[in-house]
Amino acid sequence: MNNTPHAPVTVIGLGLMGQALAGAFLKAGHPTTVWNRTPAKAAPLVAAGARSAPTLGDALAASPLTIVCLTDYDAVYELLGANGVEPDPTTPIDTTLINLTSGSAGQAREAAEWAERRGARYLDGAIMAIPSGIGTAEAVILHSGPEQVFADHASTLGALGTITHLGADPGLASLYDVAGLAMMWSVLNAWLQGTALLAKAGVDAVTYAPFARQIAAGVADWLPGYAEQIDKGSFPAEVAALETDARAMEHLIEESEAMGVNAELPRLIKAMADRAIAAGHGGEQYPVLIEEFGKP
Ligand code: FVH
Repeated sequence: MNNTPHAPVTVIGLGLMGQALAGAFLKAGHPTTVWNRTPAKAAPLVAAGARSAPTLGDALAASPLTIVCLTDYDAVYELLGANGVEPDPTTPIDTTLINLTSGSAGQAREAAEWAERRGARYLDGAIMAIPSGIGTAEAVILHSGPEQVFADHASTLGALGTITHLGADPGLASLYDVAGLAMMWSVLNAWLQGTALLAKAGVDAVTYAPFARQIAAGVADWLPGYAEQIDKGSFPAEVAALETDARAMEHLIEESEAMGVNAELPRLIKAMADRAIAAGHGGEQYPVLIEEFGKP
């Protein structure tokens, strides 16, 4: 019954994201059972053809595949009775739990061990999309845990968006999630730094945005080559030496200070470069800074 176009699925948690997940399964033709702590949130999904489970146990028993999407892992444990107290082993959870709740890699690994104790198959996941994107190819959903569990339900999970299995370590999806957030916030902060600088010279954000977008896209194109340098541990300066970058970083600090713009971020950028230069890497290319981030 798994992996068929009409494999039944249960969704536990009908918040903004859970509603979108259940809606996408319904739209794809999967018999969908839903459960939420606040039952009223099931109403629009029932109107769209979902079945509202009267109890959590009924929801878990309704489908071979159960998607859990709650606020955090504490909520998952509070709800599914795994709050550190060994649950009654005679009541196995006979379903595949796919946890799309945000959390840390440690929480994901702990949840995988807990699920095994409860007799459930487990896959962790991270949603790199907003609710309105669910059900489209733009919704990237990352999974980690046993590859067979992913394979057994890939067709059904595909109703949510573009799915990827990262590896057997249940913590991988969460790590990719936070790594992606680091990228997102860093790019946004860099854009805000430039926007603030140019605003002081009367250039509005809308005027600067296309230029910023072009710069971001250009830097993104460097990543595959820089990644090879990191994996090889060799950073020949084919584009520019770190010392050259550091001089331009000083210009950014001076301009920010002169224009009355916050220079904390530029100072942090230069401080990391200065440490790498002091360690003898001034003649190497920018990705040599990976050592400042902790990679040996
Ligand atoms: N919304 C988004 O764009 C982001 C995109 C990336 C991934 N996140 C993560 O998805 C999880 C759920 O997020 P959400 O936006 O759906 O959150 P809420 O709308 O606040 O819904 C929370 C649901 O969790 C239920 N809940 C909370 N605590 C408990 C509990 N102790 N026991 C049972 N259920 C609980 C809550 O129930 P209720 O308040 O409706 O009764 C909602 O169903 C989250 O990890 C995001 O980081 C979304």
